[in-house]
Amino acid sequence: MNSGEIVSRLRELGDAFKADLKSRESEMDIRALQAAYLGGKGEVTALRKMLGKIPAEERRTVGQALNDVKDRIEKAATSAIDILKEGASREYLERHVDLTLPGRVPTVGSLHPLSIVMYDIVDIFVSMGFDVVSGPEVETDYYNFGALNFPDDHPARDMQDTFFIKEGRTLLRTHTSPVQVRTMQSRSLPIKVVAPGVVYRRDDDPTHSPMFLQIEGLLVDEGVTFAHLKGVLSAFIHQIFGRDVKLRFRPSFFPFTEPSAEVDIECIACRGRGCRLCSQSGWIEILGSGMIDPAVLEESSIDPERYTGFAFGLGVDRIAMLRYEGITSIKLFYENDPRFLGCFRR
Ligand code: FA5
Repeated sequence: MNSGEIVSRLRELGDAFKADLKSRESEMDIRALQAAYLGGKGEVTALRKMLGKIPAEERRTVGQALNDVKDRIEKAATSAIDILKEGASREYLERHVDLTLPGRVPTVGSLHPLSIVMYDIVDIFVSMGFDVVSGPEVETDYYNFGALNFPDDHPARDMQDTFFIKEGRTLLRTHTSPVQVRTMQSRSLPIKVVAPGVVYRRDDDPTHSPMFLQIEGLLVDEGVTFAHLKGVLSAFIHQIFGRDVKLRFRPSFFPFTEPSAEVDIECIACRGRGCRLCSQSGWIEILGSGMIDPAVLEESSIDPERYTGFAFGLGVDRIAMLRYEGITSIKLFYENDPRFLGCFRR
């Protein structure tokens, strides 16, 4: 064969491959056909072997024709395989997927309502210059009771009220107040902190849970008075419940504060008229507070003649129940029913 005949045979082979492709229905068939044309025993290879026998000046043209036919065959094979695959997946989708069905909306997570309220409360105190600290949930009797001036026979130390881990020594903290002592013993003065966290008590009814959240506040400096305590807590309550809410400081008792006061707000549900939520009193208690007892300051090596301070502890669950009116049981916060939790997405 001369070079002209080889070039025209190569063109014919390119056309023949395209024609043969039409009858191939699988990727394997197409690859086999490609091998029959381009493989070691294929005609294109046989023609390539003749390259050495033709005059040197004609080799370039024949070489070009060989490359062209190889290129054409490979491209045609690849595109035929792509078309087959696309058809297969479309056929699969048509057979197995109903494209007219509405799409599935992915479930979007959200913060737990108690976390939302806790972060909001902490943010208010941070904006007043308080730092955020934390302490352990498994506490010693010393930090939970002893250093806070609880007498040995205080009812809170009883098995009926507290979850003990090792009798009389290690326990699940019953309030966040131990963080007061830990902070006073580890930080230098002045101190201005809030300590959010989980606490545990042997309580169980619609407004009391065995596990709940508290936020402790502590401010110690020279010249701190009850007026500062009133100012900070009033500002906080007005920010969280609105400017119009009425509040009152009611004398109370805690072993670690003197004087002590509980803070009530006018019942959000009945606006002070009296209802089941406020036990007909028109008021709801939301926190305990007071001026730090000098004995507690001394226990942390702080001179009570020079320094004074105030502390408060508020129940996050109670505030959340008031804020989201209509929550009649504290248990709803801990059952984690997605239908309930989904109501607080924002
Ligand atoms: C205390 O726990 C004191 N440590 C607060 C304190 C801190 C006083 C600093 C003075 C200085 P009390 O036991 O009253 O106080 O609890 C505080 C708040 O926790 C209550 O007002 C209430 O909102 C909430 N609380 C108490 N028990 C439960 C419970 N079982 N479930 C949900 N919330 C509760």
